[in-house]
Amino acid sequence: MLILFAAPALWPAYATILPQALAEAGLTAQIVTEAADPALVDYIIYAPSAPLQDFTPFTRCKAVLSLWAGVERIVGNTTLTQPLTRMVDPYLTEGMVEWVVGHALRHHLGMDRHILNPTHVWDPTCPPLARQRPVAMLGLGALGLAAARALQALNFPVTGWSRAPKVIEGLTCLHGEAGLQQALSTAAIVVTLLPRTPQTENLLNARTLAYLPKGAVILNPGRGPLIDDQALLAALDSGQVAHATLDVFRTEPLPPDHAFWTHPQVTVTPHIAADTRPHSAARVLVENIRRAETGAPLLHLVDRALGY
Ligand code: NDP
Ligand code: OXD
Repeated sequence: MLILFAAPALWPAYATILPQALAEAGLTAQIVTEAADPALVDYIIYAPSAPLQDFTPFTRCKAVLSLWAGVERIVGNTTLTQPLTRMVDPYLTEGMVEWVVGHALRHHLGMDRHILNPTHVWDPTCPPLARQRPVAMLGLGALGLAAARALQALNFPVTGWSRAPKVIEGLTCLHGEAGLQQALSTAAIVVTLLPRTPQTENLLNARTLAYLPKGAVILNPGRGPLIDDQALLAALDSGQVAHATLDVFRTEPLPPDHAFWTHPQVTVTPHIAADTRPHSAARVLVENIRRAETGAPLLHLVDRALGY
């Protein structure tokens, strides 16, 4: 079996772990970072940094396995006719849960007030309990649902919103425009864990930001284009949104002159909410290769029509 690891910059992190995981699964493979003959490649491991853009010559390739959870940079590639899977990595999920919970607690507990207190004001106002701080979780996939569960475990009342109607035990699940309005209208904290698709672009815009109660906080670890930047800045300036913690941006790295860098109510984190972790990701990749080799259905298949 020939595997093309088409993300050469990431190869050092996988050079030992991936062959080990293959061996543990009883699979024998040669792994290359450049294919001398694309027609001999059985699987492609892909990341958006990969120079590979034309999948046409990979006539024998049984699957393209993305190292990233978000696939917006490959899903529309018309040369890609092979099945595409996205990364659902338990350690990546763990990282996202930590980022979401950490930033939610920062705002919930008003930590900045005490960490940045240059005048040593003694203000004994106690924050409300999490149970009094409703959260809207936009996106209930691998990451959104895990983050929702972690927040619920701390007693935050979470309302979820997704594309398709859902019934999830112990979680209010909404969908559609009316569902979005309902989820936003009571949210003190909004978390956006949606993929970037034509349907989700500018989902948070002047109209939908106005659904929020005044002073809500936004956490966006999903994708930059989910939010209309100008509408968000206007909502921050008017106090409609009290703070936005943003991990992802339309242009990354965020350009040095972007208003988000200097806005006092914006926290920028540099797309570090959750990384694919080679140790656990290698096992996910190998499980899908094992499945493809035995004719079992692939896990985490991307729906090309939906774009995620
Ligand atoms: P999933 O595909 O598992 O979940 C996506 C969720 O979004 C689903 O609940 C889906 O609804 C919902 N959704 C999609 N389109 C719409 C729509 N038009 N309206 C309402 N809901 C919609 O993805 P993950 O949870 O694994 O990842 C989510 C995103 O997080 C990734 O696409 C990526 O952009 C981002 N990400 C960011 C990282 C970072 O470090 N900042 C790291 C990893 C991922 P339904 O359930 O009905 O299909
Ligand atoms: C991803 C990401 O999609 O890191 O995996 O954003």
